[in-house]
Amino acid sequence: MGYRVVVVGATGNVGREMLTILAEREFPIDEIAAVASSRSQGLTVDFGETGKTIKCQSIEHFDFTGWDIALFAAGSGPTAEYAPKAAAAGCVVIDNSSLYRMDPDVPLIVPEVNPDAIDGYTKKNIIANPNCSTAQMVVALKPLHDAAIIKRVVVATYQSVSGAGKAGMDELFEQSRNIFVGDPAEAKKFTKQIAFNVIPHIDVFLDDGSTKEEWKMVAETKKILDPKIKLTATCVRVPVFVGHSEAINIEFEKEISAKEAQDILREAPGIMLVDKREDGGYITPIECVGDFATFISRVREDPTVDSGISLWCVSDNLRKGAALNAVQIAELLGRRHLKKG
Ligand code: 11C
Repeated sequence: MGYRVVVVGATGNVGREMLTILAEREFPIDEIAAVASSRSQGLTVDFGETGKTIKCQSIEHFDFTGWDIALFAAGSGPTAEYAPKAAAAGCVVIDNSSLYRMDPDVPLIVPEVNPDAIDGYTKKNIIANPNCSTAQMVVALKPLHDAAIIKRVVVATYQSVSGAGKAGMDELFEQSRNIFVGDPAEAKKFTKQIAFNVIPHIDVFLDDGSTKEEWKMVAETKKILDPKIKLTATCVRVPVFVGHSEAINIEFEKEISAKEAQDILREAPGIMLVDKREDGGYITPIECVGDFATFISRVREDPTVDSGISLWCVSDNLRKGAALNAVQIAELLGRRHLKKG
């Protein structure tokens, strides 16, 4: 016996990936519904590689009564309108938007890091999925924090254009093509040309000069992992289609060597350590696409502090950063709370 599952925002980058991952991981499903805006009503989406296609239904007319789990990848606007309706109808919402992440009555979950926090979901029947750049980073930080207590993190991100949705991917493709044929590279989604460039700006600016993407990394890490951790981030958009990379510098309370950090990371859940200290002996974003793992490379000691480690962290932002983490939350929910059969 399986679950009745709804994917909301099923035609977007993350919604499609959610359907793929539900199928790939053979999530126990009795019935699946694909829901999107009324514009997409009637379009069909693939249910992974099962050969099955699903016709999209309009969110405006969808009745969540009797459905067990709704994976929302719809953005904050539609989520604000429809997630409370789904939750009130008894369907547990797992939301990929930023809307509920900092709500004290909504658990913000990365299953490898804070699985026990899921028990609080009953307050609103909603569980939040973190921002992609936070998710992969906390998977890397958690086992090191357990071993040596993290004091401070300095992170610079190299975030792919798929984080900005299909429009971001189209813009990188079109600008690259236009530049090759001598046409103007017009910026629409991004604030400057992204092809053959990098842009130190993701999401809106805040009063202190940081961006909301940078703030999310700080606030979400504190909620998921430990409020005592100090963190500063610089988030940068790079001309990569899929896969976010992060250069992470960590300062610890206790001593930890690079060898110890490597050994811990090698055994940690969700992590694949690829750290050969030779030409090509590290992972780049192209190699992480379509994978479940968060890849760690370039682990080394930072001699400028008493106990510090620097490392390189790469993951598929549409997977661990979004759809995979949401499906893992659904699996955790099933194991702990919505037992079937
Ligand atoms: C990006 N991290 O790469 C963003 C996308 O809060 O869920 C996800 C935004 C969010 O642009």
